[in-house]
Amino acid sequence: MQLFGKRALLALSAFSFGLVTASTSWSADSLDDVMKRRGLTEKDVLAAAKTYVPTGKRDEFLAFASGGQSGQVIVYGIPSMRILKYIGVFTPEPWQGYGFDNESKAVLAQGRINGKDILFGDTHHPAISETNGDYDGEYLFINDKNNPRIAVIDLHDFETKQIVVNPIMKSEHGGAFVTPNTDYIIEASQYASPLENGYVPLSQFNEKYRGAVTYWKFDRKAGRIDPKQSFSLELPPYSQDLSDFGKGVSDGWSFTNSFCSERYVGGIEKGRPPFEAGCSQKDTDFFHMINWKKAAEVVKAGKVKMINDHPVIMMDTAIAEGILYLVPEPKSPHGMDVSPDGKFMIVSGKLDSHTYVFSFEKMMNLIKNKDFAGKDPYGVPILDLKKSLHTQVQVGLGPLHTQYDSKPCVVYTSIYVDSQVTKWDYCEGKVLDKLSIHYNIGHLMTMEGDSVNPKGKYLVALNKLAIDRFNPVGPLHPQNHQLIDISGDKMELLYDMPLPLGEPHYAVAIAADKLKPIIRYKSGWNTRTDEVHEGKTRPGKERVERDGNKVTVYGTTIRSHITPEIVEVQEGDEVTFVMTNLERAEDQTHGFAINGTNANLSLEPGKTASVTVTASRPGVFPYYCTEFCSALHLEMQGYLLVQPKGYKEVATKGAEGQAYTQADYDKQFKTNIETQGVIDSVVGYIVARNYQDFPPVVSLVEDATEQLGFAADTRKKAEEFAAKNDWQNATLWAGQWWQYQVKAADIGLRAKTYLDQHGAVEVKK
Ligand code: RUQ
Ligand code: CUA
Repeated sequence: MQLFGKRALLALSAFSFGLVTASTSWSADSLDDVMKRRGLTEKDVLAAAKTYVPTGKRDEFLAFASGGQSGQVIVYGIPSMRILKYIGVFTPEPWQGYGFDNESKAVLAQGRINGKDILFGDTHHPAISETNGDYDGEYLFINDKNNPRIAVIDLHDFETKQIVVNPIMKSEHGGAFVTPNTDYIIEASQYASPLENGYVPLSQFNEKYRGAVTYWKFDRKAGRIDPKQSFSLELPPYSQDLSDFGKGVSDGWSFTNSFCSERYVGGIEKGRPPFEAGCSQKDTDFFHMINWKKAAEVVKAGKVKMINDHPVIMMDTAIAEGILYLVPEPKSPHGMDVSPDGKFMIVSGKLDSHTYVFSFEKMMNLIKNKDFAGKDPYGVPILDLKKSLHTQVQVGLGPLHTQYDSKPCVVYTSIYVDSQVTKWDYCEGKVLDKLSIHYNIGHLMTMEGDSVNPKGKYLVALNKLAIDRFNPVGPLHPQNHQLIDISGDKMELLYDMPLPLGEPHYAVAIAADKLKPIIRYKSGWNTRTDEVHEGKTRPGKERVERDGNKVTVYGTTIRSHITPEIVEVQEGDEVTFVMTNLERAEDQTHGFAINGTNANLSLEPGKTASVTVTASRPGVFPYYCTEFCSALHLEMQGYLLVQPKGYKEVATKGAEGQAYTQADYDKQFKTNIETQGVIDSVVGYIVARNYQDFPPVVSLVEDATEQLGFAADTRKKAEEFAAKNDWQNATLWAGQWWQYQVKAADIGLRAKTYLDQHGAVEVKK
């Protein structure tokens, strides 16, 4: 503590005597030296220059990638590929206190299935909210394949706000995708199952097992899905797969493909051929074309069956109302990607080397003229494949997903088996370029590539296998996200990013300047409900309340103390800590953890979060701040004391701490006056410059001013005690006054450094 004090003062006085200069001596190496030493080619250096984001600079795009089995979302910058955040979604994430504080536990609890906590998710497809088909950067949605759920993440603070459980599906894959104005989020089932929850033998597969697609209504004003306004459509027991919404001319329709339209049920252990054989017999499967706008009207008219309390349009109704059609598509298809103008649907068959481009106009004409090729066993009209096709292109073995470029007609398709990306022209139907990736690519993603306005520039290949790309770390390898430059005629591989979290499926990337996240919450904010927290506590109003054996601690955190610092309870009490972070300053997060418990909070500026622990055994349980938030962070501590049942206080004396004299007080007082002189000179330096032109400095100055306000208050306290000759309290309060000064000085120096590095100029008075 003293050490820091001296160092800070040294730095401060060095500054005030003008000894600190902003000199930077750069390495004497030339670029050639470095290239030789590190064995880099000119191409390597060019790739590095294209991806390198210098210190202090930011990325042009932000990517949101599914975290696969981690149940999280990963946020990284493009082109630097620097990871910025993991967002806890279906899985507890301790850094954010997600799944540890009561508020986020309530979000995870929304994802319970039959009352059971499901603490993992298989996240696949993130979707950014859209306005008129353009990403608007407000919300992000993502699905869970294993336990059919959709989560809503608010991009104002990058926190998960809601999880909805699909009421009828037992697995899903075709979510999340949004309508051009985010009225609905689609979720399609994967493995056919009974829509009700009971047991049905596989021998009744054709009659009782079903697929489905759910349209979740998004209430933009509330920022939440409204399950009451949501509905589903019963589908045949084909394994529905990926989905996409129409846009432009095809707005009002959605498209969901399927595999295993053979309706094979496996049984390898009974000597039957396995699923993979039975599910790939036919040359084609079907995609479903659904008029969701009309479906919504049918729901309004009440032509639904309630299944598990949820309205479902049954197939017979859908057929009669002209809502549902089937279109043959190449065998075992995967991607379903609608073109930016909504005129074409691109589908690839994993077992076909072709990619098929379907024409919305042609298909609509067939529907209008009732020109059908037949009906499936459930009576759903089937369109003719050839008559629906715009073109078909040989792109490589195992094509999966397709993404759109900003250049008209140009698309990129991931080729799983060949480990390639194929660039091709879907208007002319010809291949333009191929690039090898490493290895076995699944999805791929261009900048805003599934919006009505793709931005081109970069493509990320989300690969299934990394094999030999990175330093070995045991049999479980990291995932490999590869950055590709698509600005020229030829694709160029720029960078391999290992991701040690979960298998990447889809990702979406948005221009960074469309995102406007906040840096602090309104004071006392429940960040999961987006309301003022009922336990919000103002400074000076910290307290402990008891109601029977329920104890509630209304506490606060601010550099560098937790209030209260001592909490005494009895064995058997249920203790809830409701903590409010009083900070306003950018990035001043405090943590809160209690020994012997799972209590673990992340308190960002303005946030209120709570945690409940049961004092099940007597003992001494230190609590502390888990973020190195200031020089006196380690002193940001307290004790939860749990007294045994029937405990009687016994008087002890002289057990704690040290006694101070007038000499101690005088010494501290002198230090503080000197420190104030230094602070004044820093302040003088800042205000002599055009600091108001620099918003980060303006908020630093606000923060420092606040700390100096606290310093003035504590100085008053110290002087009051000194006037009463209470040197113990006078000295300690003088010490606290100095703490606030050091914080103010620290912030002041940060502001000064910023001004120096950003070319602030002196202003004339
Ligand atoms: S999926 S590649 Cu959901 Cu294609 Cu994973
Ligand atoms: Cu607050 Cu460490």
